[in-house]
Amino acid sequence: WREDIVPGAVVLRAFALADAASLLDAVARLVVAAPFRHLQTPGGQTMSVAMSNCGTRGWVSDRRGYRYAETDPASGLPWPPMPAALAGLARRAAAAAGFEDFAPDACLINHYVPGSRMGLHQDRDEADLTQPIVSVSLGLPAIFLFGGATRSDRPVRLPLEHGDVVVWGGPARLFFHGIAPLKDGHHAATGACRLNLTFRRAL
Ligand code: MD5
Ligand code: FE
Repeated sequence: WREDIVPGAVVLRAFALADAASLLDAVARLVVAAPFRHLQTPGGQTMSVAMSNCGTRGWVSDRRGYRYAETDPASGLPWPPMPAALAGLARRAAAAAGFEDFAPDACLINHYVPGSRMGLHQDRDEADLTQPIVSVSLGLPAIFLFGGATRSDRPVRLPLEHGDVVVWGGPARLFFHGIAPLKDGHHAATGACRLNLTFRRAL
């Protein structure tokens, strides 16, 4: 079933549940080639979320800023290609939310352990902001903090669970958002972690 949180933001509950095992299997193989790492923010802080990417581009952050890069800065090699199972799920979810021709070129893979959090931010490093972002939650549940168009808008708390997919488009595309510190727990599919796949059209 689907809920519209605000115009442009569509939650597809359990949309990825049937694919979860194959998605997790694909991620396990991807992170052999491009291991999770804790990036530095431009301000010099180390992020509590560990990240990797697949696709022709990957999102990176360092002292120089945020950007999409064609190669993994840790290895100097291109990011692993986006597996067809991941791209297909993202495309189907986008279509279910009304975005018919979503063709992601980047998938950022976020790894959260208990205590990991993501502060309020906007995703605005993509060239075409009319393209949505598709987010797939796997493993431990999280509280998604959904703000508004300005940083001072008080965030709404939205629980996201294993298999939930959110499509962020339209007016919601540039809203401030974050993830509250992950609570301790155990999930049968992932153990003590949450994985989030965010599919983007970077270029
Ligand atoms: C997460 N990741 O659960 C989230 C899911 C990130 C990030 O925020 O940048 O890696 S993506 C949520 C998202 C994307 C684009 C727009 C909006 C939310 N939004 O307008 O709220 O790890
Ligand atoms: Fe984000």
